[in-house]
Amino acid sequence: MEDLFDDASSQTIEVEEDILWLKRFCHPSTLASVISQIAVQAPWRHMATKSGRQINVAMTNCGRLGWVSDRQGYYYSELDPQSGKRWPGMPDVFRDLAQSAAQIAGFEDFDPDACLMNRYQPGQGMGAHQDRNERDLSQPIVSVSLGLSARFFLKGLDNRGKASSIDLSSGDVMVWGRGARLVYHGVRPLKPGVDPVFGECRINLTFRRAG
Ligand code: MD3
Ligand code: FE
Repeated sequence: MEDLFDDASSQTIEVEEDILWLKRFCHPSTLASVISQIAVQAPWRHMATKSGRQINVAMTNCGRLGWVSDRQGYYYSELDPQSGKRWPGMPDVFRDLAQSAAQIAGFEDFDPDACLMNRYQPGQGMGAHQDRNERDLSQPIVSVSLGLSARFFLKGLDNRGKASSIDLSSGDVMVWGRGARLVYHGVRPLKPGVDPVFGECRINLTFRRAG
């Protein structure tokens, strides 16, 4: 496990109240092969939306519950609708990473049962939204950025007013809890580039207590 954490260069920043930014918290290369293995069992896919469009960000999941979007809407499901099987289990390195980040933010009992994995290619981003489909909103969300850097934006509890921005690099981890749990947020379209480990993409893992 000594390879997972980057103790030497890590830096902790409280961006705003209840938003913790752990810069260079983990070693991206430790996670790359684990992610590839998950994608063999539950391949990256572009999910449909209620309106019949496809989400441009490719997604998959691991853990007991997976985030799914289709013509009905979006929800958590124990089964991958593409295979009819359970999602791949949450790897120990994933759980250890999420729990140790949550612990730094004061969440001693964070036990994620869902990990949504998002893959962005150049030009792809995510519009402003809230994450409120999880049962217990007193539990935080932990996000892990890997690969190409992205500009993440953050609004308040309503979707009005000016956004603030954070540039997230590979290995950065963020913890969103308490008052920040329901803030509107999104990702600006990815700029082209090549990451030495992940290639021409950015991968984001979000750990949630969904059920
Ligand atoms: C703040 N993902 O999957 S991670 C998402 O980079 C999502 O893929 C983005 O937004 C990404 O829902 C952003 C940071 C993040 C994730 C969840 C949050 C920030 C959050 C939930 C509440 C508040
Ligand atoms: Fe989100």
